[in-house]
Amino acid sequence: MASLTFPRDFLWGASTSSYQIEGALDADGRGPCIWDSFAAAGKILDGTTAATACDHYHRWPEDVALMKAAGFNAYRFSIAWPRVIPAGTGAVNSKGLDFYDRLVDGLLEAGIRPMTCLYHWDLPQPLEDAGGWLGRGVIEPFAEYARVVAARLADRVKDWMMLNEPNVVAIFGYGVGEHAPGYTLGEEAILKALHHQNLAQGAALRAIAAEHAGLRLGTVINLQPCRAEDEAPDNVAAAARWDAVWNRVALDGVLRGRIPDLLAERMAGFVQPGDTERIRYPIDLLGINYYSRMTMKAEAGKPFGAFWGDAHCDRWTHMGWPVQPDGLYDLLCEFKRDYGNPAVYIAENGAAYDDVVAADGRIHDAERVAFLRDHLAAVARAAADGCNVKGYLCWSLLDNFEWAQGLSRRFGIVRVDYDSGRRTPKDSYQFFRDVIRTGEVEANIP
Ligand code: IFM
Repeated sequence: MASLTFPRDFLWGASTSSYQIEGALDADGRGPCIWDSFAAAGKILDGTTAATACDHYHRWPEDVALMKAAGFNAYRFSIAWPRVIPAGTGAVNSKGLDFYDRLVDGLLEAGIRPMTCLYHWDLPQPLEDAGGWLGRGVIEPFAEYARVVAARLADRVKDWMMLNEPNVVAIFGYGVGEHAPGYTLGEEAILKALHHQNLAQGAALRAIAAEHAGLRLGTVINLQPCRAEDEAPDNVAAAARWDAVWNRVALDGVLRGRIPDLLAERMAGFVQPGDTERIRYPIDLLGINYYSRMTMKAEAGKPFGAFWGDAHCDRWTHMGWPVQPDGLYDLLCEFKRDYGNPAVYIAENGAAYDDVVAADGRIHDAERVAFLRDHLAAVARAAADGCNVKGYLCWSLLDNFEWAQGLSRRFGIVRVDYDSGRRTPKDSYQFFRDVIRTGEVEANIP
C-alpha cells in the first residue's frame, strides 16, 4: 500500500440530480416531464416511480448536514426545468425557484460550494411533444430557462454546468428507447439529439455569460475510453465509430467546434451553416463522469454497428458494469495530451452494489469502499502526473431513483430507506470522509 496525496484546494463532494432524489413531483406548481410519462407507461423495470424517491425536496436540510459532516466543500445538484418553467416555455414558477434558493443558502451556510447543472434529463413534457431534442425548437427555450435560473441564483452560485451526459440522453432516449422519451429511432435520431443538445448548450452558455460576469461556466460529459475487445479490424473500426458517437460529438463540439470526421457525412443533413461556431464555447470547467471503459465489438443491427464486447474484467458492479479504475487514469492522461490540459473535475464516479443492512444496523459496503479507493487513487496519480484535475464528486450522496432501473440500484454512500426516508451513512461514507479529512488515499500499488 502506498499513500497518495491530492492537490491543495481540491473540490470534494458528491453529485445528485433533481429527478433522482427530490420526489415531490406534484409540489408547488411543478409541470410534467418526460420521465413522469415514461414511468406512467410502465417502463421502469422494477415498477417503482420517483414520486417520493429520497424526498430531498423536504429533507434537504438533513442531506446538507450529511454533506457537511463528511467534510464536503462542493456539491453538484441539478435544477428541475419543469419546476421552474412548468410548460417548458412561458410562465416562470417562482415557487420552483424558491426551492433552489433555499438549498443554495443552506449549502453556503454549511461552507459548501453549490455547483448547478441545468439539464439532468427532466425535459418538460410539452417540449417533448413539440419534438424534443430531435428538433431545433428546444434550443431557445433552453437558453431562456438558463437565463431565468441564472437571474435568480447567479449572485450566489458561481459554477454553472449546462448538460449532464448528452450522449446518454441521445442514445438511450431517442436511439434505443431504454430511457425517456423511449424512442427506438436509431442512428440519425441519436446524432440529431446530440447535435441539438450541443446547440442548446451553446445558446445557454452565451445567454448566461451575456448577463453575468465572473461565473465559471461549463458542462458535464461522461467520457468512457472505447477500446476494441481484440485486434480484429472490424472490432477496431466499431470501437472507433462508437468513440466518435459516445465521446467526441459532445467533447469536440464544445471544445473544438468540430463534428467528428467519422460522422460528418451522416450529420450533414441537419448541421446548418454556422452551427460549429454556435456549439463551440471557451468553457471554464469541464465535468467528467467516469464509470468504466467501453470494450466494443462489431455487431450488425446495433447502432453504428457496435456493441459491448468482452471487457476482460473480473470485477463488476450491480449495474453489470466492469470495474476499471486504470481507465480513469488513462482517460485523464489522454485528455491532458489531446486537449491541452484544461481544468476538469470528476463530476460523477461511483458504483451500485446490492447492499445489505447488517445485524448491527450498518452497511458494510466493502466493494464500494474498494471501488472508491481505487478510483480516487487513479485521480491522485493523474494529478501527480500533471493532469489539471480540480476535484472529485462521487455519485452519489444518497441511494436514489436509478432511471429505468427504478429504486433497485443503490449508488449512495448513504443508504435511504424508501419507506421511512431514513438515511444511514454506509462504511463508504466514513471512508470518503477520512480521505477528505486527510487529503490522502491508500492505494494498492504492487
Ligand atoms: O444515475 C446516473 C446519473 O443520473 C447519470 N450518470 C450515471 C449515473 C449512474 O447510472
